[in-house]
Amino acid sequence: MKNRITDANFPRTGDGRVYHLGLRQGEVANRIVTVGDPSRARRISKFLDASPEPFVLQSERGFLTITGKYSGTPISIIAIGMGIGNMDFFVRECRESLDGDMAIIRLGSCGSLVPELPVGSLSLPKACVGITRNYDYDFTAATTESSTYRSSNPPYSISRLVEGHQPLQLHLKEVTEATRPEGASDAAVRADFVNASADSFYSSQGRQTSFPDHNEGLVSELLERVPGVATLEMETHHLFHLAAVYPKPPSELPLKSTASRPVLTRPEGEISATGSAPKSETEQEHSRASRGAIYATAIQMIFAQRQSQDFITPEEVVLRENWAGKACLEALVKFNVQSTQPDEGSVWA
Ligand code: R1P
Ligand code: URA
Repeated sequence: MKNRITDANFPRTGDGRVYHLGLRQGEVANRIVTVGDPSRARRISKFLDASPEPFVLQSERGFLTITGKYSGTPISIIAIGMGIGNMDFFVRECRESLDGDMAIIRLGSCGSLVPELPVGSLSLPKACVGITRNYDYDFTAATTESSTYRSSNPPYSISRLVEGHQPLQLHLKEVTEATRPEGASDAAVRADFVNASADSFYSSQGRQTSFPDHNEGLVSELLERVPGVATLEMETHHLFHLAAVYPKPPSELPLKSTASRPVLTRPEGEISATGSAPKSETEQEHSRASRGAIYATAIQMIFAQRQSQDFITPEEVVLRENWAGKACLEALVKFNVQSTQPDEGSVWA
């Protein structure tokens, strides 16, 4: 950390950069494709317009932001690494770095639990559950009875469902189908399954290692308890959850409407997001108010088939990342997002 931080509640540098992503207002667009792997972000960024030259920022904490234009519309591609914690940093710090609506598509890899999704297929989950390890369970116990999963103190907890934004999901599916490349003519593209996001690649995804994880029956328990569950990965549930609980602006716009609606702006004289003065009561009120809606969906590439034990080849990865990456960009720029961000002073101006 090189720059002085001025606010312990929501830390920013004096010049308005958020603490972990390193961004400030005007460096992140309202439309965002988020991925785990930085090389996936760089690959997709090749589809951005050549002019203006995309802005690239690798934060000290490893988040990579690439912001440019796609077909003339500002868009950001952000690689966040892995896990719920990183998804949390990404959503909150981007939300506080821009005004207006946010449309976020997560393009990630996942494991498949069902034969309908072989390696190389794409799944756009309609909803997610979260699977978390219960630290109050005695993991040193000798055995796991199958009934333990339903006891009052199970080793893993499976959350209730949270839905993604269906209009954005269906729109993305349409664009994905329409941009299918040669070489993927038989790849399944499904939008009817549920995803489970786990807090580990291993234990809470039911993988067996030398740790006493008491997870032998976890996958069958998941399949039994969550109708339609088909994929396992690590971040999408938290994205859907944060988008679903985020307060909606007074009159939220539906997809592709051209009607205008009031967007919350900063009260006259209030310090900007990049300022560093202590917060007034009005400002605290404002920071709790909605800055716009958050629309979130996901597209997942099946890398691992947990029944057949197949794993995707590097060549298949490149083809899917290019295909799904371009579809995400196309879908986002055609999606109606209310941006209140001025072009002036932004990296896409
Ligand atoms: C695990 O290998 C990682 O792959 C999946 C999981 O969610 C986890 O982050 O997503 P990404 O390919 O986007 O990283
Ligand atoms: N990512 C995951 O989290 N799980 C898998 O099985 C594959 C990719």
